Amino acid sequence: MLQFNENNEVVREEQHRAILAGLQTGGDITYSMEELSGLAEAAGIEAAGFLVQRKARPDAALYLGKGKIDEIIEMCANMEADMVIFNDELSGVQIRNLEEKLDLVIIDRTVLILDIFANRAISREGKLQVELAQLQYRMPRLRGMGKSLSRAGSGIGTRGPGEKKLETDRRHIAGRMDEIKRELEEVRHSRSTQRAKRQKSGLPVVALVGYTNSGKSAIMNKLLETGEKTDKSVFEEDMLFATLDTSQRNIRLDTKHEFILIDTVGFVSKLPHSLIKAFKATLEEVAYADLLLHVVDASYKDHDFHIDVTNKVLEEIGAADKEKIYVYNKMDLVETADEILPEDTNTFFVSAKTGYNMDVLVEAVKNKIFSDFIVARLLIPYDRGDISAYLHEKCRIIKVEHRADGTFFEVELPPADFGRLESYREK
Ligand SMILES: Nc1nc2c(ncn2[C@@H]2O[C@H](COP(=O)(O)OP(=O)(O)OP(=O)(O)O)[C@@H](O)[C@H]2O)c(=O)[nH]1
Ligand SMILES: [Mg+2]
Repeated sequence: MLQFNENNEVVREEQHRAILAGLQTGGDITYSMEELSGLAEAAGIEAAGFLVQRKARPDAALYLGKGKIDEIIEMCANMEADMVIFNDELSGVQIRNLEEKLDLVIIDRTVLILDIFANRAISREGKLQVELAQLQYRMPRLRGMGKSLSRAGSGIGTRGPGEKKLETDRRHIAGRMDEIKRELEEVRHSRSTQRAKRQKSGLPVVALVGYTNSGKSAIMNKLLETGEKTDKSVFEEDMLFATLDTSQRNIRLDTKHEFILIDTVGFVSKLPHSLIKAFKATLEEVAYADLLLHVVDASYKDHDFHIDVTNKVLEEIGAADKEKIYVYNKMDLVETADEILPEDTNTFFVSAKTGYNMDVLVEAVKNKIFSDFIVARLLIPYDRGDISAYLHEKCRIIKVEHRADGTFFEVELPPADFGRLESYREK
């Protein structure tokens, strides 16, 4: 298992060197391979070399063609690599065959992502979710797993299991999965309590979503700075999957405008399905939000691809139709905004680093989430000083007049307050 020290650097006894192998079935996969290398780095594995094969579809037995496998063997020998990382999820059969042929540690993109998640998860729920995803991945592949793909389990170096051992393993895993599901039920109960509390507070909820490393946490921290109330900042770092657990903060723009901001786990291309499934409950927070801020790294040239990936995951978690603002971040690294064509009027260009246009973004968020506020004309009798005080403290007042029969307010109210105070409307 990978270990991280307090600076989030990987601490490990042995450093693996890997050949990264990918299959190009359609367009260019250079980026996808670079990203795989980034994922390897995040897991503390050094990329020693790359190998890409053009092929209409993966080979059922070996993923790549036989000739390419021979090339890998040669590359590993030349570059002193002890591991091969495949850019797609492998089947049990492929793993078994590859192990036999290569006699090296074999990992696929899914295992890599699950490994990173396993090492970064902090909350009890996060840890349970990742473990469930790992077991879901392993279950149908038990037969294929010898020394590879079992880094979290029996450890590197053990041979493929026998039939009897397989059956015991299967039963053991199924039992553990049930146990985790039960534990998750309990943990989630407290999450729904938290959500109910949030709904009761009546504060609008805004969620940050987007590709990993786009700057969601940085934007959250910037908004915390601009707000009146200083809440604890969240962890931001130049690495994939810096954030794994959703965290929420109250942002009070001014005394009259307060909302809840949720920071979420970043998405990545080919995010393992088992992981999305396992994280569904955490990601549900997004589906409950009133507004999504879809953060895009504008400095990355193919950001449209990131946007597509993010939107697909949003679809999968049932949040595709949410009201959304596109936030192109890291504009300090982009020479001209002309290169980026705005998708619609809900597009903003900011830099969380320099603060560029953050005020414009805040204004837009404000207009969206407080737009259903109603301007009311109320006459509050003098014996209801409590209501007058509430309006002064919580609401944006347009006009106040002291009249013979009470205090007159022209005031902006959230719909719920408007309903409660209806009987005080000026006749
Ligand atoms: N130059 C520049 N760097 C930025 C900006 N915003 C964020 N960054 C950097 O980009 C890196 C990623 O930022 P995070 O806020 O951790 O990104 P994230 O979207 O939360 O990433 P995950 O939690 O991994 O999904 C950090 O090193 C930030 O300091 C920006 O506007 N300009
Ligand atoms: Mg983050």
